[in-house]
Amino acid sequence: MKLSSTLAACTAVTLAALVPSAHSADRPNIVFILADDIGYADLSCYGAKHAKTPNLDRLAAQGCKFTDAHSPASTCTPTRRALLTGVYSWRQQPGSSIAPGDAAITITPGTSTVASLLKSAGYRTGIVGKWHLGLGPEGGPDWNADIKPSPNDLGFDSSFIMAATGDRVPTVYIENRRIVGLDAKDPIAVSYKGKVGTEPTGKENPELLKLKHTHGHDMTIVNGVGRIGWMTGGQAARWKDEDMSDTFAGRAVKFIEQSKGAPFFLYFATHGIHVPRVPHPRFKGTSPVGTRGDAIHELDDAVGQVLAKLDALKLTDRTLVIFTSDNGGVMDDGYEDVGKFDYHPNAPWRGTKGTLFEGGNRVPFIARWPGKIKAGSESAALLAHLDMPATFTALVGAKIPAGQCEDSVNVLPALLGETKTSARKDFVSHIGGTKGAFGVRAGQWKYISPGPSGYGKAPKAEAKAKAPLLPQLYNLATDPAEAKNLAATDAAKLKEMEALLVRIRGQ
Ligand code: NG6
Ligand code: CA
Repeated sequence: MKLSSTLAACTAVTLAALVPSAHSADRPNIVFILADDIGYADLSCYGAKHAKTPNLDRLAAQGCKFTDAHSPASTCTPTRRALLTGVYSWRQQPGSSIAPGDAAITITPGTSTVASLLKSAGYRTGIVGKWHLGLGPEGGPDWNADIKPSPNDLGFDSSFIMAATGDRVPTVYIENRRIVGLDAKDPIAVSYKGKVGTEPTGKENPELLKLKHTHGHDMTIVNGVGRIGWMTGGQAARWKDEDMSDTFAGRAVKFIEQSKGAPFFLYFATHGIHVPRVPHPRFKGTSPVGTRGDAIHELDDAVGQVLAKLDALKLTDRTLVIFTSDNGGVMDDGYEDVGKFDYHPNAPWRGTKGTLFEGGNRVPFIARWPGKIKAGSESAALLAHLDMPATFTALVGAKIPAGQCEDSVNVLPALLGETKTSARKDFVSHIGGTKGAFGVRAGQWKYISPGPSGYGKAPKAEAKAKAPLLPQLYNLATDPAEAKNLAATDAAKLKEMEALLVRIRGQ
């Protein structure tokens, strides 16, 4: 064939076909498992005594356990947007806030995502689980029609998702733009402004709750649980929290089965162990620390279902599996699903989900690719979820279009254990909107700018007034618990870290 005709044939449609679609040793399937609110110390392979995670332990024993990996934010929405786009959420609109369940899509179609980049390299791409990045146009989606834009407009060939979180309405699954099981005669209405319909709320009818809330979560009751936001209609489509983990795991398994002929990318975003924690009855009482521990067991089981399917289809050796969390662990996040048990989900790190301390964003991160990543290895290389677009494109030989994924660093050599250190040299975290605070890491140093931490139960006014907002500087090599603020004693380092943050933020 002449060159000119080859070029003519090289349209967008046929481009993917030019990329080899068969498996090759260097183009593995990628299964990226993003758990929700799992802390650094919540897995037994990371030292947990309060839960047993045999499937995740097996994954670590067959791969590499990373000890300095970070979620790009300490809450869900900003982490997920940064993970998919390779751009810090605070650089993007609408900023770093947690999206309500009726938010418009927060990634503009046309933006490169991990999924669109892998798709351009011939991968079949799918998302199963928690989305929480908004859906539909400005003003939110029409829940009773085709939901567009959705993940299907951001590079995913298929999607089976929840819109936001388990504690936010609408409490339904959405498959490729449509609410699953919705009866047209019982349309859904959703509001975050005021009550819609006549269904009881947690505020008005607390006696109807099977799981009580501790703060917030007192709006429409679905399946005996008060939610954030109000909804009415869609009775036949509503999920049962107890079945959610199995439903998502089943869909992840189905995607793998359907994709096995081509290289595939599965973004499996579990809802476990976000609140409300309502594990399936078979996990009840299996942990020594009540419902939160039982939920960890359920999450481990869901991961086990996916790993078993890879084994059964003989795909394990040609699949890169990553397991990590969207932010640090948290105990009481609004429901009575924790109990009075004393353990720190992010040990040895200070803080929880929603804070700038290490416990907010230093998360478990396990990578397994038999024969490529050394079994049973451990790495202290600095990684962030932001690096997935650049790393995966490097792995599969795709190209990032100019101007996209600007904060994504190719950390492939560190991921594969070829280098001990990483190409990522610094990492920024952020909470609390435009008036919030930032944290920046470089080497052993960590700086936190003055600002409110603003998460969870609001601190009492007097406690707030007593706590002046000061800059913080920690040496993580000598003080991993961030207990000794060196800001007042090491002015030179403080200045250097402040300047680094200004430089990265581009101000
Ligand atoms: C908070 C919720 C919390 C959780 C979090 C989002 C209240 C009082 N707290 O506002 O329960 O839903 O948002 O979690 O409503 S995340 O992991 O999705 O970011
Ligand atoms: Ca989360």
